[in-house]
Amino acid sequence: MSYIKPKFEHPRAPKNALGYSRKEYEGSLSTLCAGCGHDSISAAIVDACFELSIEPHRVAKLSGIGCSSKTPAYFLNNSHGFNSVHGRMPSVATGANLANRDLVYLGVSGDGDSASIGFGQFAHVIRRNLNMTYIVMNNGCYGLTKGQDSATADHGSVSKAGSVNNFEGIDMCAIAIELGATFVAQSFSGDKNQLIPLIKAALSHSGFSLINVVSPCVTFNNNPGSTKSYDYVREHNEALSSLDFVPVKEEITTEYDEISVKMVEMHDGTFIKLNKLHQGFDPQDKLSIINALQVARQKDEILTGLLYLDTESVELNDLIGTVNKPLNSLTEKELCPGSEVLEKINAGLR
Ligand SMILES: Cc1ncc(C[n+]2csc(CCOP(=O)(O)OP(=O)(O)O)c2C)c(N)n1
Ligand code: SF4
Ligand SMILES: [Mg+2]
Repeated sequence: MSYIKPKFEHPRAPKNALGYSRKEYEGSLSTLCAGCGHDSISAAIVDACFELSIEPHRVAKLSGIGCSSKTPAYFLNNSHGFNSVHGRMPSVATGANLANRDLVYLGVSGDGDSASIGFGQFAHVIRRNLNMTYIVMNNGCYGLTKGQDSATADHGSVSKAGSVNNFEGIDMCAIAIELGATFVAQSFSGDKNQLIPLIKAALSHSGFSLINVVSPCVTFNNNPGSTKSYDYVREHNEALSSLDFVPVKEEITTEYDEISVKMVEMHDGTFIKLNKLHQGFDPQDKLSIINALQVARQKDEILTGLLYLDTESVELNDLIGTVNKPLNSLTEKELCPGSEVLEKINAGLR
C-alpha cells in the first residue's frame, strides 16, 4: 500500500472566502484501518475549517495517545500541532492557550485517553472553561492496544471475544455538563450532516466545547452486542434536532416558524439553527438536558445533537484577566514597566 497522497487538485475545486480549496485543510494519508470512524471525524474537521474559512496557521491541533490521537496527522497539515503524552493533552492546551489566546485550539482524544488516564485533566480543563474545542472519538475501547474495554463501554456491552462488560460506562456529556462545560454536543461519526455544523459551532464558541462522537472501531468493537457498533448506533440514535450553522455574514432573511425552529446566537454573531427540536427540551436549560440524558439511558437511546450551550460563557483568559496579546509579541517595554511601578507593586506587598 502506498502512503503518498496525490497533490493533484481539480482546477475548478470550490474555494472558500480566503481563496483556499479544501486541500489546504487536509492532512497526510490516514494509516488507520479502512472504515474506522475516526477517519470520518477527520474529514468533518477538514470540511468545517474549510467552510469557516479559518486561516490554517491560526489553528493549534493537540492530542494525547491512541488511534484517535493520531488523527491530527490526517487533517490540517498547515496548522500547528502537538501530539502529547497519554491523557495529557488538556494541560498542554491550557499552557499554549494562556501563552497565546489568539489561536483556535482544537484537541482530539479517545475514550481511553480522556476517560481513564486523562480523566483528571479532562475534568479540570472543563471547570476552567478553557477556550478550546475538545473532540472525543469514542469507540468504547482502547483501539490502539488491541481493543480492551474502556471506561465508556456501556454496561452489558459485549466485546468481540464475547465477554460482557459488568461495569457502568462513563457518560462523557453528562460528566461535562456536571463540571460546568459551556458547550456540550454528542454525535456519530457516520452522521456528517450533523457533525460538521456542530464542529463549526464549537469552534465559534468562546469557552470550552465538548463534542463526544461515537466512532466505531471496525477492527475490535463493531461486533453484534457491542453498543458502539455502526449497526447499534444507527438503530439507537435519537437526534434532539436537526442543525444548521449560520455564519455571521449570512443574513437571516427567510421567515421561520418559531415553534419548530430555535435560533441560538453565539457570541461572535453566528447562529445555530435548531430545526424540529424535541418537545420539552431546551439546550439552554441545564435541567432539561440532565433529565433528557437520564430518560435516554433508561430507553437505551443515544441522544445526539447540541445538548447544552451557555451563551453567557466567560472563557479562562477573561476570567483571570490575562493580557490580550500573545506573550511572544510583548515588547521589553511592556514586560518591564520600570523601577517606579515595580517599587509600587513591592510596597503593596509589604
Ligand atoms: C502512560 C501510558 N499508558 C498506557 C499506554 C498504552 N496505550 C496506548 S493508547 C491507549 C489507549 C487508547 O485508547 P483510546 O484513547 O480510546 O484511543 P483509540 O485507540 O481507541 O482511538 C493505551 C492504554 C501509553 N501509551 N502510555
Ligand atoms: S484499531 Fe480500531 S480505532 Fe484503531 S484504527 Fe483500527 S478501527 Fe480505528
Ligand atoms: Mg477508544
